[in-house]
Amino acid sequence: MDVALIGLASSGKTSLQKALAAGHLPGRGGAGEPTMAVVKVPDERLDKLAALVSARKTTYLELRLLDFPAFSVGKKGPPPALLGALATADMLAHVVHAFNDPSVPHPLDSVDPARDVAALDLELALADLGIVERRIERLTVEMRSVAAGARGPQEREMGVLKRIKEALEAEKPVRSLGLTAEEKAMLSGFNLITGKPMLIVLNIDEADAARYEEIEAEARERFGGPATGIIAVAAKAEADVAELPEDEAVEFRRELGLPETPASGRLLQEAVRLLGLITFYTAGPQDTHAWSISAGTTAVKAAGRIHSDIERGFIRAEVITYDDFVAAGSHAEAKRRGTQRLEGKTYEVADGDVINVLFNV
Ligand SMILES: Nc1nc2c(ncn2[C@@H]2O[C@H](COP(=O)(O)OP(=O)(O)OP(=O)(O)O)[C@@H](O)[C@H]2O)c(=O)[nH]1
Ligand SMILES: [Mg+2]
Repeated sequence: MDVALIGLASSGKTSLQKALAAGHLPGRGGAGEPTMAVVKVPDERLDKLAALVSARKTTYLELRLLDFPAFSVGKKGPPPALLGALATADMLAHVVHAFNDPSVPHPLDSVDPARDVAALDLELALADLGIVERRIERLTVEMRSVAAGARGPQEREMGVLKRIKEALEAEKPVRSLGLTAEEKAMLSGFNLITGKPMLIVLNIDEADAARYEEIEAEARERFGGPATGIIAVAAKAEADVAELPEDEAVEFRRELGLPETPASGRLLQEAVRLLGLITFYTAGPQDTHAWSISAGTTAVKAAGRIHSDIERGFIRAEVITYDDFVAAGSHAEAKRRGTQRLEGKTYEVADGDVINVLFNV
């Protein structure tokens, strides 16, 4: 899953990427390409499972973070190539300059997070509006060559496109419209940017970092909405601390007044939630592994995440809830206690399920 870090010039995109990559150097993109970092999503449940089964290897969910060049807004607008590159991202994280540091001037001369959120949303909405208008034109022409009684599919698509056009003209992002799965499928080929989940990352002063919950709650009132998340983080300070060994980091966090736990975990878990993903686990001594699936995925499809052979040869899944596994301490003990269930192909995997697939190849 690809998360695009976007925002105005010097809002803290690169600092945030460093904070999240926790000292691991990101892979270099080509000239003009975003820099990419693969980051592991911290997961306490996975750590606990790995400890219980004495796993030699622990495999976390991973996200790819793409650090994009600065976004310009207003008269000139963002370059089309930048907007085009966003089409392939699975979600966006808008890094907003909310810190006060005279040595880092804001490109619009003042710190005003609400203005920046609105300005960037508007640029994205305009880009989508262009796509939707072109499609409406083409579809209108197409419909002329179809017999009046046979235009059902085109008329349905036109209905959705017109609704979206109206919303975008009113500066409402597509992600806020609550489209049905069928409508989303109809639009999937257009990769509308405002249809992707959006995480607004307020890059705040380290002096405010300890009261991030209050800042997030207030921002949620103003900018929150469907498929829109809010996180407040002091990106530069978090990036500085991320490079330190763990024992020094704890002390340094206290000195800087940062919250005890790094903001990266909260941010990445919120990204996973916004992406509509849930996590199931396989807990074995060789490798205890977190797997992401979309909510509603069946056991046989979930097995396919592990290996295509396991999907093909699927017989049954032994399923234990996370809490039951922790209470029992092992697969064998859960089975003895009767907290392990046997589920078939069509079982809908739940968040936190610990699964052992029985298969035959
Ligand atoms: N005081 C303070 N400075 C910050 C913070 N975040 C970033 N900076 C500084 O702001 C400058 C720009 O930060 P970057 O992380 O490079 O911002 P960017 O969004 O990647 O910038 P561009 O890629 O040039 O658009 C750097 O000098 C950072 O050290 C912050 O939270 N507080
Ligand atoms: Mg940068």
